[in-house]
Parts: sequence; C-alpha cells; structure tokens
Amino acid sequence: MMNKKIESAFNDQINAELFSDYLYLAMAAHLESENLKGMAHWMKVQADEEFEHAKRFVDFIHDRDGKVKYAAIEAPKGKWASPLEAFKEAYEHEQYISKRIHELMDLAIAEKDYPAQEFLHWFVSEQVEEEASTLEIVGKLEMVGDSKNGLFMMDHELGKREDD
Ligand code: OFO
Repeated sequence: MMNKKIESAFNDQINAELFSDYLYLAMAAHLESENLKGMAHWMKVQADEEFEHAKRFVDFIHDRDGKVKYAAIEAPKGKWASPLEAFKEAYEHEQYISKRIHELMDLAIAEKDYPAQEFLHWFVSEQVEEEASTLEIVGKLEMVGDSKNGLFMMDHELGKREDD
C-alpha cells in the first residue's frame, strides 16, 4: 500500500515533469521558427527526457500499488526574446525542479518511506546534470553575445546532442 502523502506528491511531480516536457517542446518550436534547428533539436531531446522522467514516477506509483492521477498541464509560453533568454529560462526551470525533488526527498524522509527515498536518489543526481548542462549553454551564449557567427556555431554544436 502506497503512503497517500507520497502518492499525492508524486502525482503532482508527474504533472511538473509533463509541464517540463511541454515547456521544452514550446522552446523547440520557437527556436525552429527562428531557423535555429540545432537548438530546437537540443530542446526536443530534452523534452523526450522529461517524458521519461514523468514515466519513471508513473511506474513507481504502479509498482507501489498506488493510483496514478493525471491533471491538466499548464500551457507554456510560446515566444522568447532570444536563444539566451530561452536557455536562461530552462536553467531557472531546472533549479525550480531541483527544489521540488529536494522537497519530495524531505517528505519521503519525514514519512520514513525508504523505497521512495531510494527512487528519488536518481532524480537528485539527474537534477545536478540538468542544471549543469543548461547553465553551460547559458554561459556560452553569453560569451557569443550578438555575434551571428557565434550563434551559428552554437546552433551547430547543440544540433549534435544525442538521444540520452
Ligand atoms: Fe525532469 O528534469 Fe528537467 O525538468
């Protein structure tokens, strides 16, 4: 029997992961429309990862004999002033998701839910990577500034991201 507080918090996290998926798809669509296909590709790979994150929570709830509940997903915005603004927002979003994961861990510890704690360890490490990768891109885009050549090179580099 799954702890009800954990079940409810994990269902909320499914929604947050699906929103992340939606947000990165929206960023991909925007970048694609700006002819930055490499950056759009990076965002699409990221969106796929988010869908996988949501599925991990779904599978865990099922494994613990809990009940999955899907809620409406908030609409993401559709436009960003520049690629730098989009990646900055991605970095801020990942910091927000890390905070949520840490709060879930706090709850799992308070509830003495050892399987949930074990499950969340993967996400704690994953968030370190998610923040690092988005911050690295923000740093490079800041270096590039308004240089069209630099943006072209960044687009090329980010287009090489492989599916994880
Ligand atoms: Fe699911 O890690 Fe990003 O949001």
